[in-house]
Amino acid sequence: MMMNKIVMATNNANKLREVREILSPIGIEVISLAEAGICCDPDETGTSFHENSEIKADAVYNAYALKNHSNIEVIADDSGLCVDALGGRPGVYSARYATKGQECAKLLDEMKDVPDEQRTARFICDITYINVYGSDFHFEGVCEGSIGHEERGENGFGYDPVFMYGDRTMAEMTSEEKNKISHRAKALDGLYKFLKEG
Ligand code: ITT
Repeated sequence: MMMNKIVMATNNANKLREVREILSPIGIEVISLAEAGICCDPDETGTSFHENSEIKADAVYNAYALKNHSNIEVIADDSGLCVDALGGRPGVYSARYATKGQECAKLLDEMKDVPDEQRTARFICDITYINVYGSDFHFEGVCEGSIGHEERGENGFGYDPVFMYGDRTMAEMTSEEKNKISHRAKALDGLYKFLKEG
């Protein structure tokens, strides 16, 4: 069993929950920013998931070192929804697309005239992992699906109620089901294999 202890550079409680659900059973302890005693919310000025996740991970790695005069492993998750009919939007701007809680309604409205066969979309997640020596490594995960016509389901967060995976939305899945197929789970699988190789 691995015994890594990693700080997660996120202010999104749902991401933290999902990452913990996936990593704690395989022996990786994930610490929140609050538990690490750090406040950190850097501007996400990048134009890709890769750049933005690295910005967040670097900021936390540096903040921790400054405060504690020691280093710790860090992960960050930058993710979003890319809709083909919208030229890949909202993409890296998924968190800023609409007021929190209104993102699904806005997306459904923007896509009301788009026919079924053109409603394909994917969730993308880039995880940056920084080891104790400060080296960055990236792991990407993609989950293919489509945008439904109405909000369905109570689980998950963000765009889950409109993201169709097969004949259900991600919000209709249990977290165990989502954590087997999600973009986040796939990216974390890459991280796990990397850490296991040592
Ligand atoms: P941090 O930067 O603090 O981690 P954030 O929510 O701002 O939190 P992002 O900038 O990566 O994170 O934006 C990701 C957005 O994409 C998120 O707010 C959701 O709207 C959406 N998203 C990402 N993963 C999702 C998932 O699994 N289910 C539904 N929506 C998701």
